[in-house]
Amino acid sequence: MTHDFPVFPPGFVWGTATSAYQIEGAAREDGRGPSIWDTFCRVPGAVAGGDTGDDACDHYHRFAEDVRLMTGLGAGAYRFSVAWPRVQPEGHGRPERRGLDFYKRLLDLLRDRGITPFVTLYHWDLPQALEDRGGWRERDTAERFADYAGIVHDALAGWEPYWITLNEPYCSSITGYAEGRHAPGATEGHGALAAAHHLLLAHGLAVPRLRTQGGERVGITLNMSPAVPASPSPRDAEAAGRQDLLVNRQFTEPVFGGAYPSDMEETFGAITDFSFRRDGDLEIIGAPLDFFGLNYYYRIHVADAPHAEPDPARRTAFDIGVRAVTPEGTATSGLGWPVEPEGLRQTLTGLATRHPGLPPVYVTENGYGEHGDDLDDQGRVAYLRGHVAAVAEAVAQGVDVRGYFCWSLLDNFEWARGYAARFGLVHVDYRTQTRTPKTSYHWLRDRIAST
Ligand code: GBH
Repeated sequence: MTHDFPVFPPGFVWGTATSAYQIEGAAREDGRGPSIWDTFCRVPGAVAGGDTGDDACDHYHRFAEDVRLMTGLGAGAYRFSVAWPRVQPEGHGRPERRGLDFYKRLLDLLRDRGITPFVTLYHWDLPQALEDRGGWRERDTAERFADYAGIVHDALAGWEPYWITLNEPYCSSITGYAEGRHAPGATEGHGALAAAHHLLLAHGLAVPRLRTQGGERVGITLNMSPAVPASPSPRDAEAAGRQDLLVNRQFTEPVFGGAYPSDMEETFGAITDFSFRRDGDLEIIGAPLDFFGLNYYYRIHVADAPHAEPDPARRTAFDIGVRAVTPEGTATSGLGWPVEPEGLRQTLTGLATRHPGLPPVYVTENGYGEHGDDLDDQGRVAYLRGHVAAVAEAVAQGVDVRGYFCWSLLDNFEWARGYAARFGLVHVDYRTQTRTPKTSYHWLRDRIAST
């Protein structure tokens, strides 16, 4: 084994990841309804540059070229998401055949190329019609999601994809309903925690709908960021505990531990009575899974800090009295995110230790963002090299990691940062839609070829 190319178990899967709203474009084609992101992009100041996903990478029309890029990479798998508003423009009722047909064409091509599909059912694009009825604050949205999952399963199961119910319910609930930085742009306490619960419930209700034939492989993708106390002081340790609860444990414990963490009451008791929880919900949420999808970008160093809102009863669920304090000298990405591959190893081994029944893990996202059009993206190469090595270490330490997906195949619509922030292995010129592989693409191709 060389330092550059650590050894992975036989069958280890390499791939790239994308999501529907970030790459597809064709926002008004083939009966697609509006999603909360179509709406949010039109709120002045919500998205950098006033960008929208209307055209994005035009993947809806250029998917064949994009699959060729995957083939050139030697990737064995591809993770993409299905846009709920393409399948059910109003979030309920009879499916829109043309929307499903697009994914069938894509899946056909992937099958021809021997690329295993990992299909995410929800990557943040809630049909606006459901948000108009309360969105994820409402329990009914979880039921609607389960119906949608059943429709997609019945239409696409023949291609035998791996199913990922949700991408990062943390972002859908806390970033969307508490921090207000993502659609629908709300800044709430109780509503955001209700959203988190209903997302988890949606996941749990969808699992049996995705398992009607017995051979299906079903999982969930969570984003995790280890919280490191900024100092040895007990106050910072407690702050790190709250951060860990908010981002990580609120989601991992009910899914893999069958219960909500006991410090939920202490941290959030002033803003909610948890009345959205019902008897039996935890059994649904804790449905056994075939794999776990981990999205890892960075770990966060936190210190205790004053709350933004002094009145505890009026706080948002994001206002937990912490502040990020990255230690001086820590390497950072082009977006200022700490680059610490050790955090990925730590996340993987920590999870496996806390949850001995943890199913096999796939790193379903990991990647490096920066501004500008540099094709010789050495920062991304260094990031990927370090993180791939961290996965190898976790494997050597006994964690059952089965695959690694780089975020992302292409530069794309980076949510509130618009098109200015780029995560692609392949550069996209948005005026011409020209795709140009970057140095990192060639690096990963060689990495994959050597396994
Ligand atoms: C993923 O989320 C998403 O699944 C994917 O769609 C996205 O394109 C990719 O990351 C890259 O961002 O703005 O500095 O305050 C990753 C989880 C959690 C990472 C929130 C960014 C905010 C950092 N994200 N976090 S900052």
